Amino acid sequence: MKRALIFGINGQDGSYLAEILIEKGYEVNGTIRRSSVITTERIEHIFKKIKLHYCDMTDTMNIYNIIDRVKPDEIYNFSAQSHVKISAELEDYTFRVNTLGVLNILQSVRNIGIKCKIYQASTSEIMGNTTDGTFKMNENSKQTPVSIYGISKHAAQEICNMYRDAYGMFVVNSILYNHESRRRGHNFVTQKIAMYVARYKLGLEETELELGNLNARRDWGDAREYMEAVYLMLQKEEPDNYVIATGETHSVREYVEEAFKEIGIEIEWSGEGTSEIGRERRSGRVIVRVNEKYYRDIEIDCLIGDSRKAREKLGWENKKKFREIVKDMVRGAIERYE
Ligand code: NAP
Ligand code: G4F
Repeated sequence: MKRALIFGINGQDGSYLAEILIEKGYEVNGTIRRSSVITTERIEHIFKKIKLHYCDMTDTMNIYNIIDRVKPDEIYNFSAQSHVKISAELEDYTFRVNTLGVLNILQSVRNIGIKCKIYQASTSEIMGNTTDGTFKMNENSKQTPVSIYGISKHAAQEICNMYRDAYGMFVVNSILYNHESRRRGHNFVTQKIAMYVARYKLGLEETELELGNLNARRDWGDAREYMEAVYLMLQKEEPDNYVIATGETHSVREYVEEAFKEIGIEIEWSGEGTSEIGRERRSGRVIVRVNEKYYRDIEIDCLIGDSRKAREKLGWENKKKFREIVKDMVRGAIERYE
């Protein structure tokens, strides 16, 4: 029986990967943080099938001890301060968790001396503002991150590459483009919109939906499908880096329109920039408003990825389309509120 250790098992991705590994017969270990509230909602249904370990990515000995205790065959690292805008407020902390935390894992595996495959969740945020949407980014594209989060992840990726080259360790990075699901964190734009739309439908919402940059475009895929790709990467004979993306890009404005469409509402836009509003066409009621407090210091205007290498080498493909993802998130939010 193969033994896996998932750092960040209770996050969106960690919880989906845990399900996949359980189905494949792994012994699944995972890390959670101590918290004053319950943070295990996403893994409650598999609680009896996994072993949990308390962990903080900033605690070097803690990471060493967990790896030494579990002696995993495969490590998957999803632990991160994963919010781009918040990284501008938590600069030092974001680096400690997202960069030094990864170094802690690599050093521990090397020093303990176990043979273990390691996966690191890198991100399209490392690409920065390099495409206007007319071409897609791949593993060889120029990487110029523009946020503390992106820079912290870029540094982590470089450290992983260096450990692979210098010490012959099996270390894989995947450049994951945005991926969403019913389990997405509440302060990412897709879930924020889906939850608002659900409350609106159920008559629980009287305020307006305040958003930042409606023009930003993202390559949004399905989280569970992306975790299937992650699993496949670690099953290869040789370690490599892979872009995981859908190859389509859509704006936040389009996401809003699709989400409201799911509850039978058509949005009519007017105004520009911070004065832009979205009205319910039928009633004329304002339901969406731009608030610059949600703007980024530096925005990435467009992300779109080319995952040809993953398709060819892993046999992976994404199936779920943008509209299905939006629909499922809105339905999921409605079910939760009901
Ligand atoms: P998520 O839901 O925010 O999960 C992050 C996980 O990291 C949670 O389990 C969280 O625990 C844990 N964590 C945070 N700070 C920690 C710390 N100091 N010590 C230990 N654990 C800590 O993120 P996700 O969407 O699943 O993403 C998974 C990974 O992929 C992240 O590394 C993210 O940066 C990367 N990524 C995500 C996307 C995407 O679109 N989702 C795209 C590219 C890359 P708590 O629950 O206690 O906070
Ligand atoms: O949903 P977001 O916060 O995701 P973002 O910044 O793209 O980061 C996510 O994807 C990365 C991969 O590219 C991951 F590495 C990272 O961990 C995370 O999962 O914002 C998406 C877009 C941005 O352009 C943002 O400016 O939506 C725009 N936006 C507009 N209004 C908003 C809002 N974002 C948030 N969070 N909240 C808003 O009200």
